[in-house]
Amino acid sequence: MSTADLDTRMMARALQLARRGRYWAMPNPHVGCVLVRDGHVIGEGYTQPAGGNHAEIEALTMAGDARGATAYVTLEPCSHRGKTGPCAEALLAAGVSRVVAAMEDPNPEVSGRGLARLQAAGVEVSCGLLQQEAERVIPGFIARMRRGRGRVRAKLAMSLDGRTAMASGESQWITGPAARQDVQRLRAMSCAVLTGVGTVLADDCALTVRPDELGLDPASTARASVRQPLRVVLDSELRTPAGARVCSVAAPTLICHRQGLAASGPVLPAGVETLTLPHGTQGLDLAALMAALSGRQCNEILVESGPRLVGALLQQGLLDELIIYMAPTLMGDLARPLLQLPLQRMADKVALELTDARRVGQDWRFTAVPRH
Ligand code: AOF
Ligand code: ZN
Repeated sequence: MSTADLDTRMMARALQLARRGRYWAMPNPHVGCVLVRDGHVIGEGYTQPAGGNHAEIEALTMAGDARGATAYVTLEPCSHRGKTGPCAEALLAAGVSRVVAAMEDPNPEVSGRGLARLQAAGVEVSCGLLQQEAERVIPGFIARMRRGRGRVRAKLAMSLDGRTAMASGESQWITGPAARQDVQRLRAMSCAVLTGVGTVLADDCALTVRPDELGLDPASTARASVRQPLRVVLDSELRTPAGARVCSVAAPTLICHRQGLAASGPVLPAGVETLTLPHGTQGLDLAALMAALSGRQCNEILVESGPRLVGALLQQGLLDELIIYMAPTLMGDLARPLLQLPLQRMADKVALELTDARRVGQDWRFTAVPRH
């Protein structure tokens, strides 16, 4: 096998490993690392739950002796001391002679310094192999680092005639078990799940991740490490009942309300946090909310709400992706539409790019990106 072929194969393996960290590494990006010597894999690793080892340290630990090896990493090894020590130094200390990275770390604390440090110490360094694939593994982290706002995706479920709830608000369930399990995976990959108080009052949704439904290997310890996303409720007037399932201790909760509320709201359970947001004619300031979530290191934000919030995010250019599950059913014209988007002229229609369409059980899942 040529060096180029071996490099591509090993980076593909590192990307596979990286994805294993997707339910727990946040706010850290999930990274994979493979150590190879004389054409043989001598170590493999991936990012451990936040605060734990980075991918490189895991791979070095497995290898024991990594002198003269090539390290394949899906993200540039870090050069800074964060919760853990710098991986570039660890690779140097272990005597690794070549480092192949898929992409530079967009974290301004690193951004090229890890690779520069290795190169300065005489390690052969290259960057950019399978870069597009690597960027697709951690889009939320990249978005937060580059533009100061994580990736925002909305999940919607509709009938074939584009309806999301009956006139009464009844909406459980439109899609089947396979689609709902798919949503569990989306939630588990997210740092925050965002909804409105209307959805809380109508559905009393828990918005938690049920690790048993993620399809993980029952023998693996990964299930115990699955992180619960921060549940964020947009609730201008603080109408969330203290006994709502979204306030349960199963996961952290942040309730966002407007300024100047009389102190007569419900007494929320200990552990439920509140946040004051500016309030305008259109309700709570969504851009300010996104800034606050970025401050809390949210890479991936999943919106699971009614048609109004999704419409508002779309109109304000704050939505990066729509994930729409379509069930083979008709709900009729009295039922509620997918989105609240008061458009009049064809010229106003929102252009989307359909990036994926696939069957999930009895339903279909469409992924679409707004064209800005
Ligand atoms: C790596 N390997 O596996 C990951 C990296 O606070 P810390 O120490 O966990 O550092 C977090 C930062 O490290 C994170 O923002 C990103 O720049 C980098 N992540 N780096 O060398 C890894 N996950
Ligand atoms: Zn590191």
